[in-house]
Amino acid sequence: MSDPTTHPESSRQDRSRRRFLQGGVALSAALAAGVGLPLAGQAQPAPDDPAKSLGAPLRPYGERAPSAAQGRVTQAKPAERGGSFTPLDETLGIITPSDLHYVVQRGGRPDIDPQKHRLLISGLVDRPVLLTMEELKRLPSTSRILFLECSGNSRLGRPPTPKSVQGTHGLTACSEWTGVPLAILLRDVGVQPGARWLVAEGADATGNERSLPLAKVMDDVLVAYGQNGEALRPDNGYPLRLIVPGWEGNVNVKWLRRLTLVDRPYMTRMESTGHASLMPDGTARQFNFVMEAKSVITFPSGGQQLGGPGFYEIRGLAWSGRGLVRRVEVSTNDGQTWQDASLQEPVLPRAHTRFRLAWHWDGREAVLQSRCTDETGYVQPTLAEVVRVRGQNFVFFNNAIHSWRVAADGSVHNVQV
Ligand SMILES: Nc1nc2c(c(=O)[nH]1)N[C@H]1C(S)=C(S)[C@@H](COP(=O)(O)O)O[C@H]1N2
Ligand SMILES: [Mo]
Repeated sequence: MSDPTTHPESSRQDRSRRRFLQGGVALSAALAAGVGLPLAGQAQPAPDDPAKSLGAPLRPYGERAPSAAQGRVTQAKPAERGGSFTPLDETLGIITPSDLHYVVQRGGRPDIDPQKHRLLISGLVDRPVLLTMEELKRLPSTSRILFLECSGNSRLGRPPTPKSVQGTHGLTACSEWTGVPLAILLRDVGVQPGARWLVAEGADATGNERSLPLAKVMDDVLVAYGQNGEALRPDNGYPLRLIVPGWEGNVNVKWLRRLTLVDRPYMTRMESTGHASLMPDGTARQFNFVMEAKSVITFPSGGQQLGGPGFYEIRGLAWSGRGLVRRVEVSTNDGQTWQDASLQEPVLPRAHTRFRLAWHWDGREAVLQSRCTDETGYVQPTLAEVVRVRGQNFVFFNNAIHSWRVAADGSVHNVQV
């Protein structure tokens, strides 16, 4: 029986304190040898502090420090069609700054006047509506931290082989999205009994229409206008986009202008030639929406250089389109043995989850890998396991374990294909 004198909150606090203490024990064992800080005060005076002279004036909108500048790398030809990759090796925590959120666009970025923008909901409904942005923003809203991932992320066989984690895994990012649950809108328009799917269309020239089953739409899909505390960035769909938690990036239609309720999937370009995969038996893998559990080490990762043997914190990101990340294991010996990494709070469903493991590098060649298990018990597969099921022709939805090789000189390399 629960103790009536104890507030339920306090037992939750006890639990998180216990977790923290357990984490602390693991930490102190790994750090028993110390982290090897450089010795301070070896007859050197403290440096002058330039911040103590009068600095620059206030400004209406901030910018990052010029010396901290990092950017997305773009793969596009022509420049309007392609992707910009998030520098996962440089981001911290679980939120991707909006300006570094990856971008995929196939028809260029439209320039939309929010005053003139409208969302039409029609098709198999009793009362079609045409909504302004102002009308949408008056409705009940919600904010959720969610990852997005392009199903072409970590795509195989795309030459040249990417060297860095930005190239191998940079088509995923995580933001706090704000908008209206689509179920609220659909309740008002009166969905007719024959409606089973919904076709979403953007205002760009891409032909990125996508069909979504109504069960998912009613469950947790958002019509979003906010990203990380302000309006969506134009690259990410301003002024309005669909957010479909845990499902492939492509169905998260940007620059959203039209939702049509229909009786069946419409076999649009993106769900036929665009995103279907050929299976070994000759059939097409189609309408696979969920991004399965995946993880990657972001430090040390390809293209980085370690400064010599000693203490390092292995860091990375894990995520699952099915919910929470339960566990991330890390191997520093090419998968022979695995250790549990600690998961950094908050651990949120369908969001990037940061993991960390203290590591003493002995200066010999090492192959680093991470393996994610989600709350359904699903374990991130090896590439060989994925190929066994889906054959050599698969291109999309590669969630295989990724390997980085740390050479004896401290340079880090991508060993995956
Ligand atoms: N209207 C429209 N929506 C779109 C796209 C597009 O080109 N046009 N690209 C899709 C693809 S392939 C992905 S992976 C995601 C990427 O969202 P992001 O650019 O905000 O990261 O948007 C999807 N929605
Ligand atoms: Mo995508």
